[in-house]
Amino acid sequence: MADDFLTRLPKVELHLHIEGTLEPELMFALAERNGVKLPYSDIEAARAAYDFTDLQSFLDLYFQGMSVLLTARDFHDLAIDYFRRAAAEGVVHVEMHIDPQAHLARGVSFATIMEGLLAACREARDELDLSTAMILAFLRDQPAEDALQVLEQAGPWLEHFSAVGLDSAEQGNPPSKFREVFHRAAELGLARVAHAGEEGPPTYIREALDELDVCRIDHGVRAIEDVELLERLADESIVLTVCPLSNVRLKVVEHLEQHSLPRLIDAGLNITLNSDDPAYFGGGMRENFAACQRAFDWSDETLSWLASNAIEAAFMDEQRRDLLR
Ligand code: ES4
Ligand code: ZN
Repeated sequence: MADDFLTRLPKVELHLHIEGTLEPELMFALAERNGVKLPYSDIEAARAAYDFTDLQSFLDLYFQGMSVLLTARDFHDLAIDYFRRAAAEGVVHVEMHIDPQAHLARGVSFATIMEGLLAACREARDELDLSTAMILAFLRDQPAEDALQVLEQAGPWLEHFSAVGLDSAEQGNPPSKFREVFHRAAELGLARVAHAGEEGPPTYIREALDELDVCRIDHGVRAIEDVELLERLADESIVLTVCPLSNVRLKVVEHLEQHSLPRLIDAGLNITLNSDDPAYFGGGMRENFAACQRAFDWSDETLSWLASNAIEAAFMDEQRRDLLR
C-alpha cells in the first residue's frame, strides 16, 4: 500500500457490516472447509455477479454469501481478514454492524458468532492497534417481535455492544416499526443508530430521530430532498455515515460526481465517509476517500475534516479518542 496522504490519514469506520467484508476468496475457502455449495463456478464469477440494480439485488447476494459462515472460527477468520486489510490502509477504529438474525435463522448460535468475532477484536487491538465497537443490527424486513427476541438473546454479550442499529430492506419498513425495541435498547444503556434515507424517503430520517432517538443516521443522503430536515440535522449536529461507493453500486446515484455529498457538507451537516460492504462495493475506506477526492476535487483539509468527524462521533473511550485526535 502506498505511503500517501490518504493512507496515513487515521480513518475511523462508523458504517460497516462485518458480513459485507467477506471477499470471494475467503467465501470460497470457507465453502470448501464447510462443504457448502456456492452458486458461483469460481471467484471471478462471484465478483462478476456483483452487478446490482438496487439495495434488494445486493441483499440477496449478501445473505447468500454469508451461508458459508458456520463456526466460531469462520466468524473469527472473516473479521481478522478484514481488520488486517483495514489496518493496512490506515483504518484505526472500526464499528461493525452485525446481523445476528441472518445467522440464527441458519442454525448458527449467538455464542458461535460472538466467540469468533470477539477473538478477532482482541487480536485487532493487540496486534494491529485497531480498536473496534459492535452494533447489534435488526433486520427491518423481519417482524419487530423478532428484533425484541434478538435483543433478549444478546443479554450475555450486551457489554460488548455499543449500540443497536437497523438495516436490510428499507422501503416499506419505517423506523416507527421498531419503536418498542429501540426504547428497550435505550433502557439497557445502548446508543441507537439506524439506516434511513438510503432508498427510503426523508420522512424515515425524521422518524428515526423522533421515534428511535438515534444519534447517527446511516446513509441519510435523501435528506437533500428536504430543506427543513437539512436545517434540523445541521442544528442538532446529527452524524450522517455516508457510503459513497455503496451509493454508486446500489444505484442510489448514477455517478459519484452527482452525489449530494458536497451539498450536504455545504448545508452544515456532520458528515463522515464509510465503506458499508467493502467486499461487494469495490473498495474499503481508503478507496472511498480516494474516489471522493477524485470526484469532488476535495482538498486534504476537507478529507482530514471528514476523518476527524468520525473520530468525534465514534463509540470509543475518551482516552482512545484523545490518542487519535
Ligand atoms: C446494507 Cl447498504 C445496506 N443497506 C441496508 N442494509 C444493509 N445491510 C448490509 N448492507
Ligand atoms: Zn449499511
